[in-house]
Formats: sequence, C-alpha cells, structure tokens
Amino acid sequence: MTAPDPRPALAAQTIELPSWAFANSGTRFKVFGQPGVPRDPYEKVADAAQVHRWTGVAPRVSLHIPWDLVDDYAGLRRHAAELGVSLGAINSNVFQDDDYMLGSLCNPDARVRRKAVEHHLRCVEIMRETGSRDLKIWLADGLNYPGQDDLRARQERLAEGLAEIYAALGPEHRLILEYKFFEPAFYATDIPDWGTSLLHCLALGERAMVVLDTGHHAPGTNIEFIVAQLLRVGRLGAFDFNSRFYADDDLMVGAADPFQLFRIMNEIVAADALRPEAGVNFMLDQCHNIEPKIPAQIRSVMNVQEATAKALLVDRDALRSAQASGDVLGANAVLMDAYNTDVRPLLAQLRAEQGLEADPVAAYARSGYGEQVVTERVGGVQAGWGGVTRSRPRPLVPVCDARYIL
Ligand code: LRH
Ligand code: MN
Repeated sequence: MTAPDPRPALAAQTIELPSWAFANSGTRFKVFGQPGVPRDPYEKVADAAQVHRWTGVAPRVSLHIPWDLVDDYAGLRRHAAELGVSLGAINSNVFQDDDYMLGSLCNPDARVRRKAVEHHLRCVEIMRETGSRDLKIWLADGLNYPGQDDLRARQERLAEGLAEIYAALGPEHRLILEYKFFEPAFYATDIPDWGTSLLHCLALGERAMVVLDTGHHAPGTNIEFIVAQLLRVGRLGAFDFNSRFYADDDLMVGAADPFQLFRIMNEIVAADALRPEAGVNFMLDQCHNIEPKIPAQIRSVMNVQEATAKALLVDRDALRSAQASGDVLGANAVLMDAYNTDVRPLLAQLRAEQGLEADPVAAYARSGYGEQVVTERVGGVQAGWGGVTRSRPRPLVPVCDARYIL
C-alpha cells in the first residue's frame, strides 16, 4: 500500500503571487527600502515573472487596487503575457482612505458606504480588462470600543453592500471574501472568522467563496479543521498563504510552522482539492520587510511545493484502515512518515523533467537579474503600500537567459 506518484499533481499545481510582496513593506515602526525595488506594476509583474521563470509553478500575479493602478490594464495584461505570466485576483482596498476611518461597507455613513461600493464596481471593471476571475475582498472594518456602533446593523449594511457588488460580477467571476480576527480593529472586526465570511457567501450565491489567510486566526486555531469544513461545503475559494509566530506577521509560508502547512495541504489532498478544476486558488500574501523579495517568493513557492509533495505521499489506504480500526498511533505514524520524508530530491527531479534547474534559488542568484534591476531602477519612487504609481509601459528588449532590459 503505497501512495501514487506525486509528480503529475505537483506539475499541475500553481501558486499565485501578490504584487505587493515585491514592493517595500514594513510595520508601523519602519518600512525599509531595498535597492532595485519596483517603481510600478510593470516592474512588479517583471519580478513576479522571475519567480515563475525559476519555479515553473507561479504563472499568476494578483493585483491590489489602487497600489497597482495603471492607465492601461490591457497593456499591463500584454506585458504580463510577454513575460509568461497572467494577472490573477483583483484585491480591493477600502482600508487606506480617510473616509474609511469608521469602516467602509459597514460604515454608519451611507455616503461612505456608497463610495466603498463604487470602488468595488471599479475593481470589477478592471477584472474585465485584466481577464481576472476573482474579486478578493478584505475589509479592515471593525470597532475599537464596545458601544461604538451596532454590531448587527453593521452586518446588515455589509450584506447590502456585498449583494450590490456580487450583482455586478460576470458569470465567469467569483467574489472571494477574506476574514481576519483582529487588526486594525481591536474590539470587534466585522468579518472576524470563517463562519461570518461563510454566512455572507451563502447569502450571496454560489460564486461567493471564503478566503483563508493563514495569518488571520487566533493563536492555537486548528486551521486544517477549517479547511476540511469549507471544502466539505464547497466554499473554500482561496488561500492567502504566509506564516506567523505571533499575529498577522505575513512571513514566508512554512517558515514559522511547516508542519501546520503540511496538515493544511493534507486536508487539500484528502479532499482531492489540489486539482486546478477544484477551484481553490493557492495564493501567497506576504511582506518581505528585511529579506530580498524575489528569492523570498521563490523560497515560499518551494515551501508550498514541499508541503504538497509530503501530503501527496501520505499512504491514504493505510491511513484509512488505521483510522477505521481505531489504531491511534498507527494512523498518526502514517501521516508522520509522509511528513518526515525528504521530498527535495523528488522536487529536484520534477524540475529537471520540466527543464528547470534543480535549485531555483541558486539558479535565480546565478541569473544576475537582482543586480541588473538595481543598476536599472534608478530614479522614480519605489512602490509600497502607499501612494498610487501611474506609469507608461516601456519598450521590452529580451536578451539571453531570460534577463530583460527595460
Ligand atoms: C489583510 C491582508 C489582505 C490584503 C492585505 C495585503 O491583512 O491579508 O489579504 O488585502 O493583507
Ligand atoms: Mn491576506
């Protein structure tokens, strides 16, 4: 009783990268700039394409509006295609405008709620230009003090706003709703947990799905249980993968708790939800505050691949019979055997079969792309969580071994 060859499933796996991971990011204490950081969405997409170039499994880049505002989304889409990638989920942003101090879709002020709905309708228009399937909504909405607002009334306002946004989607689109148990609100968050997100998704319709960000749970939460439950009801739309030691640290996925990532991917494989047709969008949502961003994204993609490979090596027949016979230690041992398997040689072999270098991080370092963009990206304003960058597309001249002169 052995597990099937995991390579076909691994070769079919895709991981979507966040444009904002390539820009400057930080904490309330400091945002450190780094040399060569992109100055606009075109350069962010070019950096993301490097991750796909060396891993072969990161063909999509999700955008965040207005961080990735451009005049010509069809042009950005073409730019991405020329680099071998496509544009993924469109993330709305109703958490940085002064009007949203007391909330966006949940705000007591109808004018502000209107503004927030309009922003989402604009994001839906952008999805049509970028060819994106998912509208990803995370709301910072919440309260800092008991009594500040009516908890139930806010849910009614939220449902009303989401319904108008959902109605604007095309049949090819999905609304994916992210929850987070706290921050920036410190007393109550309007979408704090998977249950609240699921309730709103069920009320909206079948193309409304839950986003599970692995950094958005109270310490000690059994995240793989939530994964199993959402898959059971067919409402797990996407992951925002990252890892954390304390709060929403947005560290590299698998860095803080590789065993948790394995347990999550084990539920995915057990539910046969790794297949692209199963509709779960595996995305990263990370910030590389002090580490070089492109290698960190490459490492993160490799961490997901390793956890997935281990999950695919679980001997499901042996597990089922141990579980059925109440063999507690036996069942746990089946899982631990897979987890303790060194899958790096298998993944190196898979990359070789895909015409890729065995070690993507080393291959990227040898490419010289990192040094090249440092010399080229002189002047302009480095991108970050702040201001809007509008820029014209620049002529693209490919040279040998995949490096591009902008
Ligand atoms: C909120 C969040 C959300 C994004 C943002 C970049 O914490 O996880 O997914 O909009 O980070
Ligand atoms: Mn997230």
